[in-house]
Amino acid sequence: MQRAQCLSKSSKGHIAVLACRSIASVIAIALVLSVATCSANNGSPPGSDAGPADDNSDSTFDIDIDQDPNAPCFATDPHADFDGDGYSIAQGDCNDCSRQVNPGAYDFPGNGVDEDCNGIVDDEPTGCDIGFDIEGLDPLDAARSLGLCRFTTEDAVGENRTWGVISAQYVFADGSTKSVYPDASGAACTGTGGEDAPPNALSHGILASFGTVVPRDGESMVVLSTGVAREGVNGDSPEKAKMCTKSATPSGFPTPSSAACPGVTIDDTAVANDPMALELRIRVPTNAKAFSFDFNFYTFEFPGFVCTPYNDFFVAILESDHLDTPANRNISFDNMGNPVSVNNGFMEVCKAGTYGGKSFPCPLGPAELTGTGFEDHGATGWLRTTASVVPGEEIVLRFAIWDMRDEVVDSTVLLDNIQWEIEEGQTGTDRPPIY
Ligand SMILES: [Ca+2]
Ligand SMILES: [Ca+2]
Ligand SMILES: [Ca+2]
Ligand SMILES: [Ca+2]
Repeated sequence: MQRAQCLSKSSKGHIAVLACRSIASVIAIALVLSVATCSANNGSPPGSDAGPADDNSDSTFDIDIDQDPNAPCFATDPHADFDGDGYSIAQGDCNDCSRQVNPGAYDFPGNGVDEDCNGIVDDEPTGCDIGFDIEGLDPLDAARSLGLCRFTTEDAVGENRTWGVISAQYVFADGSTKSVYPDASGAACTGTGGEDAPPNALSHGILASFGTVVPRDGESMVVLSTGVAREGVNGDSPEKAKMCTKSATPSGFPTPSSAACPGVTIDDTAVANDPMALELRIRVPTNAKAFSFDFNFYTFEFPGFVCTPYNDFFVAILESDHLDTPANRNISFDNMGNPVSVNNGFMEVCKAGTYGGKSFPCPLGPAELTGTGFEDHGATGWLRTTASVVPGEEIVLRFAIWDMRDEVVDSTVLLDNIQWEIEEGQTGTDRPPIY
């Protein structure tokens, strides 16, 4: 095999000295480099489609980011980030020819590739979702319960700059942490609310089951509620618990009208009653283009308060640079664009009937309501939201639920099974495979 030295301009404008191999793909790479002066090969590339190309004619090498990470890598300059993935060899990039491989990557199981460059193939940390205290107050345990098992810091550099959870916090629906209560009717509070109080400890929990419903992954799931976030009936919850907390609603909510309820004026007051949210700051893996999570929304408002100004919301607010991120940043909505409330198109765990002028076929039946406290009411059943993200970016994801107009007639959401996806997905929500 012939070898020679190439003087090349890398995708980030650095001069890199590369040891060339005279195979077709490498010849093609050398030819598209604007300042390449390689004399290593013995002729023209065998095909014009061999290897990546400068497809936007900006004289910058556009590397094939889906390049097989098992292909031989010729980049050897320890300080040049040849593949442009943000890591040089000196910073721990064990394959400087593939953006799929670097210390910031997710080590996807089963493909035999050490994507995260720690020297061991297919060893992404898993199984951290075990044995949490239902009443536990550590929001990092909520992240673990959702299946996020890697943690990092905002300013990490080099091989320490992994993907992972940067921070987790229990907050109110607008991201704040001091309740603006009181202004309600003065009835007895459930739990630890009150003026200036932090999020009510009974409004969140980490549960191993909710009636007969079990986690989608691992041993536990996160529960957020506008009442008491526990299974079954707990005092006034879920019929009429007052947790004595308030915040603003997330920007853009409540939505001014609902396509699901023509002619009904939805309350436009931007006050979230008994709000509860979990906010996660996460560095996305450098080899992930989307993520998904599963949720299951229960509401006491079904069937008595369908299409009324009282209808509670669950939203998943995403801060991402991806262009598919909705304008109001809520990524959980039905195929009509309705956010999740008693009026969304997914209310399918219930007894069939006509309520609030709407027909509910309830194809999943009421069985999953048993033991939850929402017997004779309704739920969506497990749903899966998928959203596209930018590889390696820092996102903020806030799962939020709140009562509208008053504090009673509660709603609860189960959350679990955050997963990274290699391919971009269409942002939206659908029924996951039953398993
Ligand atoms: Ca690199
Ligand atoms: Ca790399
Ligand atoms: Ca590994
Ligand atoms: Ca409530």
